[in-house]
Amino acid sequence: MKMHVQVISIFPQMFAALCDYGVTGRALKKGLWCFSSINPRDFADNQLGYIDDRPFGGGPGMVMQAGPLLAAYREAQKQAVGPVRGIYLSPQGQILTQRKIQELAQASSLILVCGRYEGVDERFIELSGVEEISVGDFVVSGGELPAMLLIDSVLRLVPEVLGDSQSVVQESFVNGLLDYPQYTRPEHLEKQSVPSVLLSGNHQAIKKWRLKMALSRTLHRRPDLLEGRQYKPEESCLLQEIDQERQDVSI
Ligand code: 9WO
Repeated sequence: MKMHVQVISIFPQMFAALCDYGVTGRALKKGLWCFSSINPRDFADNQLGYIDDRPFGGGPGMVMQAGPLLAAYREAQKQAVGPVRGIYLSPQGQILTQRKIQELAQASSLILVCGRYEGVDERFIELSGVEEISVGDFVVSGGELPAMLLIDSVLRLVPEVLGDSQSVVQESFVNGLLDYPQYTRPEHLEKQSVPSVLLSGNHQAIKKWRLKMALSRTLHRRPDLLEGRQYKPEESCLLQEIDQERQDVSI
């Protein structure tokens, strides 16, 4: 079923980056997913639309009030269809992984709550029941960019969004490894040539070389991704080769 994405944000125009460009923009035009936003300012308890206030206990900055966020969230819940996942983007959440993205792609509706200022009143998180998700161990100025990152990665798992659905199967993390290096024309560039195996036409040799490069890169750049991996016989063999050579031109 078509994915319904709702965002709760005081800057809904930021989502033009997702809705108007690239594969996600084209998919929206084609009706493969739908997008709507709810502005918590519309639920402010004052005529001016203020929804932030000073933190109890003191300290710098302002905190988003729970009331307007909760009202906006409940409005979004009313508009949702099918199984819903409510998410608050924050550095305090569980880290987003490809596995988590695959899980979220099963939902029919996503409600993404984007905080601003110095944070939101904790009671919003408790009363709404949203799950808190982080897109990485760093801080940005609001939840909008992290929300777009999450939506983009979920949408590319929806069949038809990417067009050539083959590429989903082959790309990084699906096989638990980093991507192998890619090349296109020209064949020679400033004394750097395309690895000859890729021009050989020997598809079995190409497949083996690509797996070897993927293993080598993962081993050198992200050894954490290999922890607990059950290697296939071919992979163990290639890892032995890599260990013997002890050089990876791509690093
Ligand atoms: C700013 C700040 C200033 C002074 C004292 C404490 C402070 N905390 C923050 C802060 O964390 N602001 C956040 C900004 C509030 C929630 C929305 N914002 C946000 C979300 N920044 N970074 C994220 C985020 C979300 C998901 N994954 C990575 C980062």
